[in-house]
Amino acid sequence: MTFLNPWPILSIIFLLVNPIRGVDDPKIAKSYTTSHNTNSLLHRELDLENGASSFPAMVDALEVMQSLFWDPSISTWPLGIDWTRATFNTHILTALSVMATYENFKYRSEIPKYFSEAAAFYTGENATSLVTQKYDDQQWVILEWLEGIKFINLYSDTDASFEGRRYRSEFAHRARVFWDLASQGYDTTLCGGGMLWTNQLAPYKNAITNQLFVASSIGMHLYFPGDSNPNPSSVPNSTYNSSQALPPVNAHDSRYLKAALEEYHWLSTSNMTNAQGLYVDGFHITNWTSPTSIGSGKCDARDESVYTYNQGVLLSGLRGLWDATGNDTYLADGYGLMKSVINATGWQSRSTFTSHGSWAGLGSDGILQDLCDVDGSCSQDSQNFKAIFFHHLTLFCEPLAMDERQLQKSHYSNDSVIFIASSAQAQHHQTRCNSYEPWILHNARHAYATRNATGVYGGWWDANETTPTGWTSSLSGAADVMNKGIPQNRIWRLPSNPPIPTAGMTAVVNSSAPDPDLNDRGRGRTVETQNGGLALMTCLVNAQEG
Ligand SMILES: *[C@@H]1O[C@H](CO)[C@@H](O)[C@H](O)[C@H]1NC(C)=O
Ligand SMILES: *[C@@H]1O[C@H](CO)[C@@H](O)[C@H](O)[C@H]1NC(C)=O
Ligand SMILES: *[C@@H]1O[C@H](CO)[C@@H](O)[C@H](O)[C@H]1NC(C)=O
Ligand SMILES: *[C@@H]1O[C@H](CO)[C@@H](O)[C@H](O)[C@H]1NC(C)=O
Ligand SMILES: *[C@@H]1O[C@H](CO)[C@@H](O)[C@H](O)[C@H]1NC(C)=O
Ligand SMILES: *[C@@H]1O[C@H](CO)[C@@H](O)[C@H](O)[C@H]1NC(C)=O
Ligand SMILES: *[C@@H]1O[C@H](CO)[C@@H](O)[C@H](O)[C@H]1NC(C)=O
Ligand SMILES: *[C@@H]1O[C@H](CO)[C@@H](O)[C@H](O)[C@H]1NC(C)=O
Ligand SMILES: *[C@@H]1O[C@H](CO)[C@@H](O)[C@H](O)[C@H]1NC(C)=O
Ligand SMILES: *[C@@H]1O[C@H](CO)[C@@H](O)[C@H](O)[C@H]1NC(C)=O
Ligand SMILES: CC(=O)N[C@H]1CO[C@H](CO)[C@@H](O)[C@@H]1O
Repeated sequence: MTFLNPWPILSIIFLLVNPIRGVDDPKIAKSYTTSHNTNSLLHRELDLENGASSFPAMVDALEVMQSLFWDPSISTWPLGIDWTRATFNTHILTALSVMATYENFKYRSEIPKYFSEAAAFYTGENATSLVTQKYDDQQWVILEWLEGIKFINLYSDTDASFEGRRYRSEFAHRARVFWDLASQGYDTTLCGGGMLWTNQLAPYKNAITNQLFVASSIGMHLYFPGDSNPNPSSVPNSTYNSSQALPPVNAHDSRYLKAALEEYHWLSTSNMTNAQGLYVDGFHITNWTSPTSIGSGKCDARDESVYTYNQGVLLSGLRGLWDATGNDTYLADGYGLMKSVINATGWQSRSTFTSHGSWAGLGSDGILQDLCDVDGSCSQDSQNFKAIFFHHLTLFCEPLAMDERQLQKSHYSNDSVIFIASSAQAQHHQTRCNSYEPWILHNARHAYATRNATGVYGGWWDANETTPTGWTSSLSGAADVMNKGIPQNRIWRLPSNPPIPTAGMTAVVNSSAPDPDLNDRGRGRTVETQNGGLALMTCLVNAQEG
């Protein structure tokens, strides 16, 4: 088996105990299209032991995602929200790259159909809304369209008549516009550097926004093909210098590499990891009250909340830093983070859990989980977190490029600037990544078992177990923006007290009627939990193939 290619305590809790069921009910998915094959795996038991069974499971997850949640008439997933939709498209494009890499005639014909949906989302994406959102939201858009470009580079090589090539410049333009917007969040007046989460709230320098800035900046350096489209209005009605023609930017512009290196230097020295080696959520600034009264000016008030996605995005960023520099420190940092993550699920080996049935920091029984998975209290945001973790692990563990020929048959464009690995370096990376495979398989088996009779994945992959000992509800204790909504207290608010958007932030707890299917609690199975299944199966296939 090889990897080839591969806060302070809150006083106010915004908890909707009795959500109004209606059009926004995440459980009311409807089947929009019959253009997809009927799901052939529903009643098949797969042990996912090797590519012959995990490959169909990945394609099935994709098919359920698109047949149940994608609406071709408006080219979007109506039940998603802007940032989760950007990740759905990203993960679909990665799955398509995996399908294109591992020739499998049974599925090859499906690739153009799914790609046309991914490309249609260029129009379906609400860019007008995203340009006004937080610096993390904007960066998922960058990763999304870079993933589109990577797919096009790869697939063009195998299919000379591929029409998708013509989208490259549009994808590039949007990635460029969103990088320009997001990079305005980099701030050196507080904490000596790092990205702000948003300029709409009191300063918060958090893991996700900063990890995304490593990943999106290095991604721009490696994959962005340049952009000479001067038109800012291709982001509809944006405030992006809408009166000015945009200057052209070349591929591999030095600003991107510089930003990625500077960001990672800041992040890795910011003291953002806890005793278990996991990234916590981020930093407030003690006594900050306004832009002219910045208190300590330091990242000294740490939010200890731990989430799965905060351990994931950095992995692809580190991989990109290696590709750009050949500096082994970056990969070593990634292996270190993976070691911490796997340990924090309670996993030691296939058959030995350090502590069966007990919470280990980021899961139990060797299964990756967010706290909210356990009691079904996840918000729409946090239902999407594990998908992100596994997606970025997939990218981290793609094999290092060893020669020019391999480069040409890859995601890279033919003027690529990537570092060529020695065979010892490539082997070392492969060995490390191979060691994750049993853990990925273990997670995949449990996740696969959570599918309902329509093939939709649940969000709590350890749902067969009772509540792990030592687990504490995310609904009590530490501040948890994602799960409880942004607190309306001083630490978050600017003096101007702008309205605080809440999309995706409302946890839903249905305390009535115990349901025998624990994955139907709360928001239940959704397009986000399906995205988790897709990203995990893609990670497994990539780990097993080759
Ligand atoms: C499976 O979950 C999806 C999404 O919640 C739902 O639409 C579908 O009806 C469920 N299927 C069954 C058989 O309950
Ligand atoms: C895009 O987002 C804006 C702002 O949130 C919203 O008013 C508009 O209806 C959205 N457009 C579509 C097509 O959903
Ligand atoms: C927008 O225009 C202003 C004024 O010319 C300029 O200072 C700024 O850098 C531009 N912003 C971007 C993102 O290009
Ligand atoms: C890092 O953060 C922890 C938790 O806030 C704190 O206890 C520790 O003193 C910090 N270390 C440094 C070097 O600032
Ligand atoms: C590994 O996880 C356990 C919890 O299962 C924790 O107590 C321990 O500190 C972790 N080890 C390391 C090296 O982080
Ligand atoms: C915050 O303000 C309080 C009250 O003025 C002061 O006692 C404390 O030292 C300040 N803390 C920091 C870290 O600046
Ligand atoms: C490799 O990267 C690390 C971390 O950024 C840095 O400390 C080190 O100096 C770099 N090594 C080389 C040879 O550039
Ligand atoms: C590769 O290079 C050739 C010649 O420079 C160019 O025409 C072609 O578009 C390039 N292909 C890609 C995928 O960048
Ligand atoms: C869940 O429990 C049932 C009954 O004990 C067992 O048959 C099944 O294999 C378990 N599923 C998983 C995914 O552990
Ligand atoms: C709570 O869950 C039960 C059983 O799944 C369901 O019948 C009921 O409609 C749910 N109530 C709300 C308010 O969601
Ligand atoms: C920046 C910009 O072009 N904003 C426009 C967005 O659309 C509204 C309504 O059409 C206009 O009023 C804004 O001027």
